[in-house]
Amino acid sequence: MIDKKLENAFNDQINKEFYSAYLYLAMKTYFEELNLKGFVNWFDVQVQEEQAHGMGMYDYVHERGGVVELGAIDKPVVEGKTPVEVFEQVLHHEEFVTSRINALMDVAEEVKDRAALSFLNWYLKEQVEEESNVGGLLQTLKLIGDDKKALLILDKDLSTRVFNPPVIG
Ligand code: OFO
Repeated sequence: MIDKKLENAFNDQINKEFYSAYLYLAMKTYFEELNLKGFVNWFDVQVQEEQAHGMGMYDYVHERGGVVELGAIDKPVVEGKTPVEVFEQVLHHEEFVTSRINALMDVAEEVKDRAALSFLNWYLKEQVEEESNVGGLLQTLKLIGDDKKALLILDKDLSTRVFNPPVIG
């Protein structure tokens, strides 16, 4: 049976994962308006990944005999006005999520739930990968600057990204 404090922390993170999906859906809209279909595809995959992360925790809380309580999802705000600025926001957001996963692991440690810690290791590794991928894309976008031709080449590249349902835990 999962500790109540840890159950609450998981429920909070489930909300953050679905907020992430919602935020990336809003960013997808931004690129739809620019007609950059490769970026649209990249965010589409991102949305599906975040939903899978949320569902991974949802299933885990149930598996551990806990209760999932879903909260309201905040309105997502795309702060960036350019692709570079949007990706800066993505990177900040992923860094924030990493800090929340660390905080969730702190609670698991506090209540000595080693099974939850082992489960959450997957999320920690995923965050390292996400920060690295997004950081790399941001660097490329900065390099591209105002070069529209290069931006279209990157857009074509991003159209090849596919969603592979993750095996979590
Ligand atoms: Fe859920 O992985 Fe990033 O945010």
